[in-house]
Amino acid sequence: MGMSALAYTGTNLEAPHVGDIAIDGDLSEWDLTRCVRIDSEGQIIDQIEHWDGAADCSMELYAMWDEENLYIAMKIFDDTPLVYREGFPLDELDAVIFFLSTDPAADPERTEYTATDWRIVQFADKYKNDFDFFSYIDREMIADPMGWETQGEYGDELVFEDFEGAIVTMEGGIIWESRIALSELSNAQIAPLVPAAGVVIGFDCSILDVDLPCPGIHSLRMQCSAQLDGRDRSPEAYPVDTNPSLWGTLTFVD
Ligand SMILES: [Ca+2]
Ligand SMILES: [Ca+2]
Repeated sequence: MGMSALAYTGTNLEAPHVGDIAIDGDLSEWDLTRCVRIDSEGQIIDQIEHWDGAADCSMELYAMWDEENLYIAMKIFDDTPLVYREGFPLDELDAVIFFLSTDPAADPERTEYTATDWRIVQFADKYKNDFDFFSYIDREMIADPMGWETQGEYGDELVFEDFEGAIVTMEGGIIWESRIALSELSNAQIAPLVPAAGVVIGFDCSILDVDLPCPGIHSLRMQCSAQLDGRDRSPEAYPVDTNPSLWGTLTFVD
């Protein structure tokens, strides 16, 4: 499949403005009808033979915003959620990956990441009844990351200072609610995203699923924007990690 610029796919997530919200795993503040789903075989971009259907790995994703924050909530359906083991490679664990541009004016046909394109891997590890949150911000594919370098690649760092997360279990999986301050995705050279109703940004999401942390067992990976045929799947053949034009979009609304 030739991978020319797609100028973003048609997959769009509407993110309403939010007033009061508690990051507690209770999604009563959320409009659950505004979501994107990862739940079909066409969205698998790696390890298709390891998918046992929606109860094994699927998700619904929601977003909201205020002037300073991006809120993301997920229902993750997985009969063995949050498989995490310190020191394991990131592609042998359960994780989610968010892809977003903090520049609404970025060219949707760009086929390389720029400093305002973010690939954020998030993990959580349950210890007793608490969760530790970890992030990995991958900037290796960016020619000039403008002073914001890769962080968290060893899987044991939160990376963000102004972040809140909460996870609760539900029938068949988990609910994961989170807030990230938009200032975290900026520095002296990179302006923060300023959301407003009507603004559209490049956005995508990926989920990684492994049922047992065994060395060498790679995670199944599903990508929100993907709609693939056949069973020959690989991240190289659907290179969202290096080509933002394959992402979907997120639209901020009132
Ligand atoms: Ca809540
Ligand atoms: Ca699973």
